[in-house]
Amino acid sequence: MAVEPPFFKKYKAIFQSSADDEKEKFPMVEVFEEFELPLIDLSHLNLGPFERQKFIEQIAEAASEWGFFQIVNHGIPEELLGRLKHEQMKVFQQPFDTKANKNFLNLSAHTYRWGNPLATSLSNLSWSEALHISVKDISKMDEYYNLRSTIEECAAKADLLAQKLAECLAQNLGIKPNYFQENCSSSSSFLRMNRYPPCPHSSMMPGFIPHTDTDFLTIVSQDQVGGLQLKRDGRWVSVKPNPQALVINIGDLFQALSNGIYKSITHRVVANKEVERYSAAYFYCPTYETVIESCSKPGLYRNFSFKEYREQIEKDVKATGDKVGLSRFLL
Ligand SMILES: O=C(O)CCC(=O)C(=O)O
Repeated sequence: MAVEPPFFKKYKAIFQSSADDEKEKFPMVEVFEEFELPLIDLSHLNLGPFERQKFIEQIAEAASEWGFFQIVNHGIPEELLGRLKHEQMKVFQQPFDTKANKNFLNLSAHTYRWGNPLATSLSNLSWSEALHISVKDISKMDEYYNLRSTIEECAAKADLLAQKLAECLAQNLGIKPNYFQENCSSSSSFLRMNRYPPCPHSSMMPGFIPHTDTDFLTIVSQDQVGGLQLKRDGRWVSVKPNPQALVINIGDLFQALSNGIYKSITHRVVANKEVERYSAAYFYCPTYETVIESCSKPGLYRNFSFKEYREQIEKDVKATGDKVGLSRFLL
């Protein structure tokens, strides 16, 4: 039974209708500048007040200059991340029909995703599959003990790390220290496991379309294959994988909360022609009722609840294929 999602079948019409010049002008594999993101050592947080302050300044600068950084000594054991990848490989190796079954893993129907159902042209095709799991639903995966317990462990560790980083970033803005404890519960976040199969057309289409994240911040564990790119000064920049580090990026909600100081940067993944790639992302989100209000005045954005933000995105994606995002809430 076929394991791969039926990308060819789904995208055939778009391929056939795309003019040759469009195929050529979409240079996914041109040589991109490869950057080492700012690399920050989390262990400095516990060395004393001076080192703690320096750490906060470093991540705040990276969050405002790049919207992305990497951290080492992050407290999520390598063994656990290895186990997550192992479980991830196993689950994606199941037949496509099993994965696409609406009760797969006892989770809700939209947990398993592949490609871009709203794709209209080469530039918004996506050559990947994912399990996008709400943390509150993990306990429903009762029959899948190893997968469930590994995800549970990772989500718990990632949640602590996300809270720690968010509190440091908030401290730099004068936001009260318990803001995240009050507005995020351990079940309001999401864990997403991505698989990027080898893509024979990797020069023409992304593995994951350009997007920003709908959260406060995201923690990404990626393997050594590479392919993550971010938009910097109008150009795509490749993130050099670092096996010891986790990638952190600022999401839309922190951009709004920080009144534009921290940047939610557009990023994408370039598919690889030869080898598959895996990544796992933890999206640190508040409860639906949380109202996001700029931390300084005058605010760039009007106040909005997380629920309202998600509903607006859903509407915009349905209507236009694009999430639009924060620009909708500009004052
Ligand atoms: O695969 C990656 O490195 C990034 C994935 C990503 O951007 C996402 O899951 O939103």
